[in-house]
Amino acid sequence: MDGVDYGSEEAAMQAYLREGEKRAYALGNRGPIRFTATGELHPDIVEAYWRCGFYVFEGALRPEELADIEKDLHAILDRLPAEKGAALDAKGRPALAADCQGPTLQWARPLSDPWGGTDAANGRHPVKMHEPQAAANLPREVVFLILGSLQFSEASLRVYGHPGLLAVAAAINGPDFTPFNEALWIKEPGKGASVAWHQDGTTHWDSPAWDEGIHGFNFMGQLYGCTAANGVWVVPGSHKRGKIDIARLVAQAGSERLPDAVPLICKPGDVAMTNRQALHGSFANTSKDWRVTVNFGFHRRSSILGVTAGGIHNRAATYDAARIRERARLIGYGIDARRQRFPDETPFVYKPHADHGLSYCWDDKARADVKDYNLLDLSI
Ligand SMILES: O=C(O)CCC(=O)C(=O)O
Repeated sequence: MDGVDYGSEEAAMQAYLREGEKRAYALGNRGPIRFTATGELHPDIVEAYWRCGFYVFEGALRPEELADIEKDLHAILDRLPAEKGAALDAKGRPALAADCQGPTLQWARPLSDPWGGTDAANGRHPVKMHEPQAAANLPREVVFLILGSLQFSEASLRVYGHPGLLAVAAAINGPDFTPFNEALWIKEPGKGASVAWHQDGTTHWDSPAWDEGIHGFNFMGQLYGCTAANGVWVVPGSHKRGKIDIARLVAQAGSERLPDAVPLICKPGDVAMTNRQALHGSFANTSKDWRVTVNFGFHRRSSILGVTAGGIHNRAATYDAARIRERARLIGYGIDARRQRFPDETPFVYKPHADHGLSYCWDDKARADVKDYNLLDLSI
């Protein structure tokens, strides 16, 4: 991608990336998943996550599963519609997701910011990011985000059933934690769109029960790793501050280079856990490196049960116990799919399934069952 950079912002941007990386390493919020002798998530991890609003679990994914994810990624890229709205892929076959009812492929012009300064997602991205000039001769729009991704990638489904990560979810959100949604972020070098600064939650900001964890968190598993140039940036501690006036912060900073933000720096196989209330975003990928994130979020059950929400990832609805149970079957499928692929691991026991005698088998019936599963995402 020679010649693609931030244009007039390039020098300032490169200095910002370097400084941000230094700040990121100084936070003390990274390392392998660790538990105490009695099986609790290690208190140092819990402390660092709640202090910073994110944690990087180093080496969480196995080399074999990275190879599996890459294989799925190539199959997905091969089956994308020839262009936005096309029913066929470039080879004339039915395109990926062309027959889905739920939201799936999200397109953007290369290096653009599709959401900043728009009403998208309830207007939660108030400020547009700088849009670098993309190379000539690129497609008009490229896919940068795939929702409902577990139906397109069994390797991602197996990450979803990861025993260590699910144990972390239980420690942070309680053993009756619920799903949120899942996605594949694809930030191609020289093309990947930016995601303007935002906080994710929409439902509980004014709740009397509001606290730093009420909108849950996302796991962000890295296939190729991520750098200051292509990764997500987070303002440490911002998950504790309630709803932030983002436009004011950017105006004070004089650019979208927020001075306190730090990048998620990951090697292949690292998985970041990011509080959804943390102020975060990512820049257009002018770097030479791909960034592919296997994204999946979890909530506290108390944040979901009886709550009326939605409207961003699917239709608004009131989330009752039946809906949560139906959506959480993906956890059961993920655990079983992983057990089949990695029989040497001890599978995670998801308490709501164990308590109700529910068991799930990943087989052809289940493969058909997960079509459009994300119509039931629990999106608060
Ligand atoms: O991966 C990215 O660039 C953005 C991720 C994000 O904003 C999110 O998952 O909420």
